[in-house]
Amino acid sequence: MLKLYLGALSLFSRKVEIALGEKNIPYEREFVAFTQEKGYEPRHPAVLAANPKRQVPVLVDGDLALYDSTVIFEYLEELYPGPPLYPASPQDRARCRLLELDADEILFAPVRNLLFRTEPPHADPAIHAGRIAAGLAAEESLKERFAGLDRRVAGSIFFCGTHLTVADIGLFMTILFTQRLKGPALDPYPGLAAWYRRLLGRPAFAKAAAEIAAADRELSPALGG
Ligand SMILES: N[C@@H](CCC(=O)N[C@@H](CS)C(=O)NCC(=O)O)C(=O)O
Repeated sequence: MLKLYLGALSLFSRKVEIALGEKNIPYEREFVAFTQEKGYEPRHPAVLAANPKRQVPVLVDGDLALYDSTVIFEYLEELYPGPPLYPASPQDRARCRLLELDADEILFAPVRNLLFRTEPPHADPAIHAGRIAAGLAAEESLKERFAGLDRRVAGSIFFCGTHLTVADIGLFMTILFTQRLKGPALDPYPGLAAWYRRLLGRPAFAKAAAEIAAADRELSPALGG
């Protein structure tokens, strides 16, 4: 049986869980330690053994230990091709991979500047004020990105072609983080908001969202419940 080491509030771990759920793949899971004060310390031994980057998610299949949500997606797709989470043509697959990369690295960049909102205020008021200012600037760049994504998904059910893909999963998770971190609302972007609501209606996405909300209630009091 596959085994996933994950963090309760780990965006990249939850990407993998959504793919496992969408493909209906049986797996066991083990949550690694996480607190807002200490992050992922102490690191789980299985994570240290498998991943030189010391990060979750880690997926173990027998003597194969994988890290990085994108590498794990590709393995799951080859192991369980149906339902596919990539489009059919090489060109569409490449576009889809770029969009997943965008979600993980480009759209996620301003989200990093909202993460302080889950933490107690920094003891140095100047540093805290700097973080607030960076958060507000991040919100402005997210609004521009939301407008662009709204235009791109308008009139379509999914971001890449006719079925759910890894691009939808990556974008969903990064946008979910903007919402839990009290970033810009989606309402002004009706195509993007409708896409987000549709995905929330799928069991694997709903489960990830509900478990993240429950973990925030326990671990992130600064978000105010
Ligand atoms: N590109 C990696 C990113 C993994 C990642 O950033 N994991 C975070 C949790 S969401 C982590 O373990 N952070 C601890 C650290 O970077 O030290 C992926 O897609 O899996």
